[in-house]
Amino acid sequence: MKIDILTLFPETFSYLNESIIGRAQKSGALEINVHDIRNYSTDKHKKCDDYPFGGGAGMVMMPQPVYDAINAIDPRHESIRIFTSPKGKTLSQGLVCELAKSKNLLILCGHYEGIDERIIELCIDLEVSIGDYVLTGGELPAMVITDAVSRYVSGVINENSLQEESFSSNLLEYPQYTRPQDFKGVKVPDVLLSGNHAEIEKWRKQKSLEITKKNRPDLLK
Ligand code: 4GN
Repeated sequence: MKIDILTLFPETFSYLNESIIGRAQKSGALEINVHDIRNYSTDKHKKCDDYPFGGGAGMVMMPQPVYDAINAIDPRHESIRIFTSPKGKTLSQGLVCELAKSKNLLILCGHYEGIDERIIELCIDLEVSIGDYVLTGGELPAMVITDAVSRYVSGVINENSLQEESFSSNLLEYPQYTRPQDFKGVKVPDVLLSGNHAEIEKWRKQKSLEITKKNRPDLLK
């Protein structure tokens, strides 16, 4: 899968060069291109924001640099074009799975008070929110979407990891333990050392139900 990210702050995306997503880029399973919107500004000072018509606080991202960037990067509109915004459709594991079916994604990151609405109208297929809170920019949401979608791309993670994780059956994941068997007096549950796979599965299901009831009763309805 190819993911194009458009931002005024490309340096913030170094996170995606680390660990699992970094490795997936090196192996070729994943191609992530981070583009600096400023390079597309036709203004002599590379200006990308301006005052809002109608007044009000803050600055608004100008349409020209963003429009030209999107059309240079995805000229035949082969990507699902996403804008990250608190006004968007809330991201869920289901939406992540849907997005993972696409060959190309383009994610536009907003900053300041917002972006000229004509960009949404002319260029964007889908507005996505990662939750009901406001951030200073769309860069963290773009990384969240990229990370969550990339896990479904073949060759990025061990496919077995996708089977039993949180949300896959409307249940949260059971607890995990590794060595040592006793850490600061807290012991690994005996059943996990028993080698009895049926009993282990039963225990994990029970723990999943308990944690879901406690933290996310809404998932059980
Ligand atoms: C997305 C963007 C929160 C989200 C954002 C979210 C930057 N904050 N909940 N802030 O997914 C107006 C235009 C605010 C850019 C945007």
